[in-house]
Amino acid sequence: MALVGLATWNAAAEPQQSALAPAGVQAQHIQSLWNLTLVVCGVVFAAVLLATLIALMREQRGDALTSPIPDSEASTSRRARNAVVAATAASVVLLVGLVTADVMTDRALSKLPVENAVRIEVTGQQWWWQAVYSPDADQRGFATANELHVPVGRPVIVALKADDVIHTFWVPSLHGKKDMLPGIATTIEFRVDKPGIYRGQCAEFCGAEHALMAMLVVAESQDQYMAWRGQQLASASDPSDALAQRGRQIFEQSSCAGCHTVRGSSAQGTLGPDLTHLMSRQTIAAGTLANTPADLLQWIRDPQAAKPGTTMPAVPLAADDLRAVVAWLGTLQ
Ligand code: HEC
Ligand SMILES: [Cu+2]
Repeated sequence: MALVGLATWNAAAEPQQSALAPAGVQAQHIQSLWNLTLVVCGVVFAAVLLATLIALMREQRGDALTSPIPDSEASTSRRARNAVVAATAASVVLLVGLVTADVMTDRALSKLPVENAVRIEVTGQQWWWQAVYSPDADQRGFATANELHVPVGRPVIVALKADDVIHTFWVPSLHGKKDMLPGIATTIEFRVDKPGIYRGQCAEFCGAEHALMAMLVVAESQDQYMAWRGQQLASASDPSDALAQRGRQIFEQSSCAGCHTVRGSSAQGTLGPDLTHLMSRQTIAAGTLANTPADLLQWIRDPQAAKPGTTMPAVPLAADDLRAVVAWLGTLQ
């Protein structure tokens, strides 16, 4: 039940990013707590305003010359005392109620059954997300970036890490926030119950381009997930056309290969995202640009323009070479 019901837009249309549009059991718990807190605080706020209003209207009895006729002093102080006692008791009861609801929500969140979970290790980097999928039934793992795929209805355990500074993993439609701390291992567990695409955003200021550190979580059927997984496990196939072949050569021989891995090529770098299946992702540079040939070209020509301060430098390439590299990247399905 969405009390604040802004939240029923079409999951297929665009990525959802709202704690008020829960797509999993845990986000649901959090939304219920939010609803309860909103109602309680709203009622208290209204009651306080009302009491203030009544007090103000009372003051206006009498005029400038005649003072208001006082009730007998004893009865006034008795009524005042009763009101204070009643208001204090109500505050205590409501606060204890909210604390109880809070603790119960926390316990419900930690009780997600995690048998047969998908395990992913996500590392926050300035300013992108590295993802390493652990071996599953297929006994193999693989690396990708900025876009997670998960099967609907199956629990997901994400091991959270950070290499540089503190980041925070937050996909509002799926769960609350969890910090990613350099040197400290933590996990977040969630389950997505509704197919769709959910947008996440780093929620801890992590440097100048913190706002350009987004990710997508694509929740799909187990079959679709396994198909995606199978595709990610494969190495890049050899390009068939001459331009793409030249692009691969340029990539392998320039500094690109020092920072990026493309399995199936000689590029083995680990400073930047794994590009083996770059074309399977909807965005590049952590949600900053669309994954189109034009945006790719623009990104590679001048990454600093799109994301000032990013670790990726503008690598000087002749216009022809740049086009060849983009052509090759376009084959990385
Ligand atoms: C010094 C390391 C470094 C070099 C050299 C480098 N990159 Fe990158 N690259 C990165 C980093 C780091 C990112 C992630 C930037 C971000 O999203 O904040 C990145 C992102 C990308 C992306 C977007 C990937 C995604 O999934 O979002 C592409 C495509 C890319 N680089 C291609 C290239 C090409 C082509 C070259 C060579 C011309 C190159 N890079 C050279 C470090 C490097
Ligand atoms: Cu961050």
